[in-house]
Amino acid sequence: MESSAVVVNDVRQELHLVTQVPGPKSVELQKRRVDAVSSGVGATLPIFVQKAAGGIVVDVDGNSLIDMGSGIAVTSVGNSASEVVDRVTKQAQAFTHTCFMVTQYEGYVEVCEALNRLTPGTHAKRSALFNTGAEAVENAVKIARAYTRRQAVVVFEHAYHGRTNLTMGMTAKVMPYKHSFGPFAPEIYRMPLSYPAHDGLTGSEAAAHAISRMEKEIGSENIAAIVIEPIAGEGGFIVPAVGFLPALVAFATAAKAVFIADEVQTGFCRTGNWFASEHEGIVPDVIVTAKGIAGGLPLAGVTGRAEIMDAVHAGGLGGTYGGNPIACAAALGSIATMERENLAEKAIHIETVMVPRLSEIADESGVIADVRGRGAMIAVEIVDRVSRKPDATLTTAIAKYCHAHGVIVLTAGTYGNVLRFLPPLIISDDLLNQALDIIQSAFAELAPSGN
Ligand code: PLZ
Repeated sequence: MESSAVVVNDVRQELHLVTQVPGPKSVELQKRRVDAVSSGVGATLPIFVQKAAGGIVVDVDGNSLIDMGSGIAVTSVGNSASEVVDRVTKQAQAFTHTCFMVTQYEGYVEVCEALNRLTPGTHAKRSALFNTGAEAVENAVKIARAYTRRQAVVVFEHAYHGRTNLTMGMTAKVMPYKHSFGPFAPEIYRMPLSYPAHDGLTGSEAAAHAISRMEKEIGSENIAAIVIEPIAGEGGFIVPAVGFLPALVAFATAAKAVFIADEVQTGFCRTGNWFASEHEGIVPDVIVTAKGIAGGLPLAGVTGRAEIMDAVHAGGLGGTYGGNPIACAAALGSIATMERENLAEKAIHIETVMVPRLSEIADESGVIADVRGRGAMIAVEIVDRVSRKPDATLTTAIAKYCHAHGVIVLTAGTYGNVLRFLPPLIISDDLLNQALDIIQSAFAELAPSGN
């Protein structure tokens, strides 16, 4: 079937299903997967990918699905974005690895310079590179402890920081992340998060509550770091009430504790600014980045005040692969694309397309308690129409309907009742609207009003 749809990297930017989802080839591969891959590794959709570009993922059966997940907020510049591919190809041909701790290369330095330039604050900064978000969060905590010579780490309700031992302990939700995997690291203290749709508190009220608990239960002089996602991601795209984050920063500064923003999911233009910290003008002492930084290659960064980052003894930070040259090349391609195409602004545009339509679906269906998020990080919280309690069953059913109709959506939330959208920032309005049409029919079919 011919159409006028835009083509990116040979991939027509159009939803097009030629088989059921999953199709026969994916079903065959799924059988091999079950026999070969640990069942502990989950998958949102039982399909296998052949190609992906722009806002479309093509599976092995030839189905073209709309990507509203970006591989969990990673391919913000689009899958196989041209500048990422070009730089990665050149770098792979030049050299694939030396280990930056053995013989150094410019790409690593260039990525650190970019991080120091782009992250909030004009103070002197230093960065260090790692492979994953979790590894970077762990290193941020190591650095904060070395700098302060204190131990306590403050985290928040609904937080997600990773799956390593320390970051599991920092993560709030037990299932699936922590169940049966303890014991967890000590000296982690969980404080209440501002959650406007649930607690009804202003930002300063919620902060006062958290601060009073920190003072009573930990003691300001014992706190090494306060670690927080400016918007809780896996926890359900919870945007804290205005004033909450600035009050925590002020408290951290007074307590001489390190304020660490985990911007692994929110960073790199996702929320309509380079970093979500900027929406309230906060300047974190340390900022952790990953995901969107490198267009799909594994790379993560810790960036912070020079005096904090340089407080660690020489050789105290590192790892075999951290800041691998190919991942650095990908990051430089991804950052250049974001700057050239002004993708932060594009994220705001995505919000202006999505939020009115999701609000319309909320009015029609009566089962959406909250439409929230910033930029291209938008979610709806789904509740039972009558009891207004979280409805995880309906949320899963809606996600499955979207998958079967060719739209890749993700769920989230401590109560499993959040449907979240993280489209690539380069997605076309056409694709976005097609995806919203299908989301709308999912609600119309599975939560018909008037019942
Ligand atoms: N901090 C804020 O969102 C990763 C996890 C998916 P890694 N989020 C997706 C899953 O189920 O494993 C994340 C995050 C925030 C840290 C991390 C961890 O990043 O690169 O997955 O280690």
